[in-house]
Amino acid sequence: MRAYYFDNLPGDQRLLHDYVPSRPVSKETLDKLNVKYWIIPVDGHEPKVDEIAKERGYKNRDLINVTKEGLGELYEEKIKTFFQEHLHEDEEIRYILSGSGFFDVRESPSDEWIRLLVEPGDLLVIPAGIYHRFTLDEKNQIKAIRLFQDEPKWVPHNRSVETDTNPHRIQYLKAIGVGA
Ligand code: KMT
Ligand code: NI
Repeated sequence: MRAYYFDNLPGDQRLLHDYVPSRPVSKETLDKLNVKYWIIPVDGHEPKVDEIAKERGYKNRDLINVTKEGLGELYEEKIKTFFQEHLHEDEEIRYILSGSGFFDVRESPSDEWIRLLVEPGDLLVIPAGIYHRFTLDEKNQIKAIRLFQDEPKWVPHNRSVETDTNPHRIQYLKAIGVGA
Protein backbone atom coordinates (compact mmCIF):
# COMPACT_ATOMS: atom_id res chain seq x y z
CA MET A 1 0.00 0.00 0.00
CA ARG A 2 1.49 3.31 -1.06
CA ALA A 3 0.75 6.35 1.13
CA TYR A 4 1.43 9.98 0.24
CA TYR A 5 -0.03 13.44 0.65
CA PHE A 6 -2.75 14.30 -1.89
CA ASP A 7 -1.80 17.33 -3.97
CA ASN A 8 -5.21 19.03 -3.72
CA LEU A 9 -5.11 20.06 -7.37
CA PRO A 10 -8.42 20.13 -9.18
CA GLY A 11 -9.00 17.47 -11.82
CA ASP A 12 -9.97 13.84 -12.18
CA GLN A 13 -10.24 12.13 -8.77
CA ARG A 14 -9.07 8.88 -10.41
CA LEU A 15 -5.59 10.25 -11.12
CA LEU A 16 -2.71 9.85 -8.65
CA HIS A 17 -2.69 13.42 -7.31
CA ASP A 18 0.87 12.92 -6.10
CA TYR A 19 2.92 16.07 -5.37
CA VAL A 20 6.01 16.61 -7.54
CA PRO A 21 8.22 15.65 -5.85
CA SER A 22 6.09 13.16 -3.99
CA ARG A 23 5.52 13.60 -0.24
CA PRO A 24 5.43 10.04 1.10
CA VAL A 25 3.66 9.21 4.36
CA SER A 26 5.34 6.75 6.73
CA LYS A 27 3.80 3.79 8.52
CA GLU A 28 4.50 5.66 11.80
CA THR A 29 2.31 8.55 10.65
CA LEU A 30 -0.48 6.12 9.75
CA ASP A 31 -0.04 4.39 13.12
CA LYS A 32 -0.49 7.72 14.90
CA LEU A 33 -3.76 8.21 13.01
CA ASN A 34 -4.88 4.69 14.01
CA VAL A 35 -4.99 3.63 10.37
CA LYS A 36 -3.88 -0.01 10.30
CA TYR A 37 -2.93 -2.30 7.47
CA TRP A 38 -1.56 -5.70 6.72
CA ILE A 39 -0.35 -7.27 3.51
CA ILE A 40 -1.71 -10.76 2.94
CA PRO A 41 -0.93 -12.30 -0.44
CA VAL A 42 -4.18 -13.10 -2.26
CA ASP A 43 -3.05 -16.65 -3.05
CA GLY A 44 -4.06 -18.60 0.03
CA HIS A 45 -5.29 -15.50 1.92
CA GLU A 46 -8.20 -17.21 3.68
CA PRO A 47 -6.55 -18.53 6.89
CA LYS A 48 -4.65 -15.28 7.52
CA VAL A 49 -7.70 -13.09 6.89
CA ASP A 50 -9.72 -15.43 9.14
CA GLU A 51 -7.08 -15.09 11.87
CA ILE A 52 -7.13 -11.29 11.83
CA ALA A 53 -10.94 -11.31 11.64
CA LYS A 54 -11.05 -13.57 14.70
CA GLU A 55 -8.51 -11.52 16.66
CA ARG A 56 -10.34 -8.28 15.97
CA GLY A 57 -13.87 -9.64 16.34
CA TYR A 58 -15.03 -9.27 12.75
CA LYS A 59 -17.72 -11.92 12.61
CA ASN A 60 -19.23 -11.15 9.25
CA ARG A 61 -18.17 -10.31 5.74
CA ASP A 62 -19.39 -9.80 2.22
CA LEU A 63 -17.98 -9.02 -1.20
CA ILE A 64 -18.17 -5.74 -3.07
CA ASN A 65 -17.30 -5.38 -6.72
CA VAL A 66 -16.99 -1.74 -7.71
CA THR A 67 -17.34 -1.62 -11.48
CA LYS A 68 -20.03 -0.35 -13.80
CA GLU A 69 -21.22 -3.93 -14.25
CA GLY A 70 -20.92 -4.83 -10.56
CA LEU A 71 -23.03 -1.90 -9.34
CA GLY A 72 -25.39 -1.56 -12.28
CA GLU A 73 -27.66 1.47 -12.15
CA LEU A 74 -26.31 2.45 -8.71
CA TYR A 75 -22.82 3.02 -10.16
CA GLU A 76 -22.74 6.79 -10.69
CA GLU A 77 -24.48 7.47 -7.39
CA LYS A 78 -22.17 5.15 -5.45
CA ILE A 79 -19.05 6.65 -7.00
CA LYS A 80 -20.22 10.08 -5.84
CA THR A 81 -21.16 8.91 -2.35
CA PHE A 82 -17.86 7.10 -1.83
CA PHE A 83 -15.96 10.31 -2.65
CA GLN A 84 -17.95 12.58 -0.32
CA GLU A 85 -15.84 13.25 2.76
CA HIS A 86 -17.47 11.32 5.60
CA LEU A 87 -16.99 9.36 8.81
CA HIS A 88 -18.51 6.17 10.19
CA GLU A 89 -19.37 5.17 13.72
CA ASP A 90 -17.51 1.88 13.28
CA GLU A 91 -14.31 0.70 11.62
CA GLU A 92 -14.31 0.31 7.83
CA ILE A 93 -12.33 -2.84 6.98
CA ARG A 94 -11.46 -3.77 3.42
CA TYR A 95 -9.36 -6.64 2.00
CA ILE A 96 -8.56 -6.07 -1.65
CA LEU A 97 -8.88 -9.12 -3.93
CA SER A 98 -8.41 -7.51 -7.33
CA GLY A 99 -8.18 -4.14 -9.00
CA SER A 100 -7.10 -1.03 -7.13
CA GLY A 101 -8.29 2.33 -5.85
CA PHE A 102 -7.61 5.17 -3.46
CA PHE A 103 -8.76 5.71 0.09
CA ASP A 104 -8.08 9.29 1.18
CA VAL A 105 -7.88 9.85 4.94
CA ARG A 106 -7.66 13.18 6.73
CA GLU A 107 -4.66 13.73 8.92
CA SER A 108 -5.45 15.53 12.17
CA PRO A 109 -4.68 18.17 13.25
CA SER A 110 -3.19 19.30 9.89
CA ASP A 111 -6.41 18.46 8.00
CA GLU A 112 -4.29 17.39 5.00
CA TRP A 113 -5.46 14.52 2.81
CA ILE A 114 -3.32 11.37 2.81
CA ARG A 115 -3.90 9.18 -0.26
CA LEU A 116 -3.66 5.40 0.20
CA LEU A 117 -3.26 3.36 -2.97
CA VAL A 118 -4.78 -0.03 -2.21
CA GLU A 119 -4.01 -3.11 -4.29
CA PRO A 120 -4.62 -6.86 -4.12
CA GLY A 121 -3.44 -8.24 -0.79
CA ASP A 122 -3.94 -5.02 1.19
CA LEU A 123 -6.07 -5.29 4.32
CA LEU A 124 -6.93 -1.79 5.52
CA VAL A 125 -8.68 -0.69 8.71
CA ILE A 126 -10.03 2.86 8.68
CA PRO A 127 -10.91 3.76 12.27
CA ALA A 128 -14.32 5.01 13.37
CA GLY A 129 -14.49 8.80 13.46
CA ILE A 130 -11.76 9.57 10.90
CA TYR A 131 -12.79 11.63 7.87
CA HIS A 132 -12.16 9.76 4.63
CA ARG A 133 -13.38 9.06 1.09
CA PHE A 134 -12.83 6.49 -1.66
CA THR A 135 -12.36 6.55 -5.43
CA LEU A 136 -11.57 4.08 -8.14
CA ASP A 137 -8.42 4.79 -10.12
CA GLU A 138 -8.10 4.83 -13.90
CA LYS A 139 -8.53 1.05 -14.08
CA ASN A 140 -12.11 1.52 -12.88
CA GLN A 141 -12.32 -1.76 -10.99
CA ILE A 142 -11.87 -3.02 -7.45
CA LYS A 143 -13.13 -6.13 -5.71
CA ALA A 144 -12.90 -6.28 -1.94
CA ILE A 145 -14.04 -8.26 1.06
CA ARG A 146 -15.86 -6.00 3.53
CA LEU A 147 -15.47 -7.25 7.08
CA PHE A 148 -17.64 -6.09 9.98
CA GLN A 149 -18.28 -6.84 13.62
CA ASP A 150 -22.01 -7.40 13.94
CA GLU A 151 -24.34 -5.23 11.96
CA PRO A 152 -22.62 -3.40 9.14
CA LYS A 153 -22.69 0.27 10.16
CA TRP A 154 -21.94 1.67 6.76
CA VAL A 155 -23.98 4.84 7.08
CA PRO A 156 -21.71 7.62 5.87
CA HIS A 157 -21.98 10.81 7.92
CA ASN A 158 -20.87 13.54 5.57
CA ARG A 159 -18.55 16.08 7.10
CA SER A 160 -20.31 19.11 8.59
CA VAL A 161 -20.31 21.16 11.81
CA GLU A 162 -22.46 18.37 13.22
CA THR A 163 -20.03 15.52 12.51
CA ASP A 164 -17.30 17.62 14.15
CA THR A 165 -19.11 17.03 17.46
CA ASN A 166 -20.17 13.41 16.77
CA PRO A 167 -19.12 11.35 19.85
CA HIS A 168 -17.21 8.93 17.60
CA ARG A 169 -15.30 11.87 16.10
CA ILE A 170 -14.46 13.22 19.54
CA GLN A 171 -13.48 9.76 20.75
CA TYR A 172 -11.24 9.32 17.70
CA LEU A 173 -9.43 12.63 18.24
CA LYS A 174 -8.95 11.73 21.90
CA ALA A 175 -7.56 8.32 20.95
CA ILE A 176 -4.92 9.87 18.69
CA GLY A 177 -4.14 12.60 21.23
CA VAL A 178 -5.41 15.58 19.24
CA GLY A 179 -7.49 18.45 20.59
CA ALA A 180 -9.03 19.01 24.01
C1 KMT B 1 -16.53 2.40 0.83
O1 KMT B 1 -17.19 2.20 1.84
O2 KMT B 1 -16.05 3.51 0.53
C2 KMT B 1 -16.31 1.30 -0.05
O3 KMT B 1 -16.77 0.25 0.25
C3 KMT B 1 -15.53 1.53 -1.27
C4 KMT B 1 -15.29 0.31 -2.04
S1 KMT B 1 -14.40 -0.94 -1.19
C5 KMT B 1 -12.80 -0.88 -1.85
NI1 NI C 1 -16.42 5.20 4.45
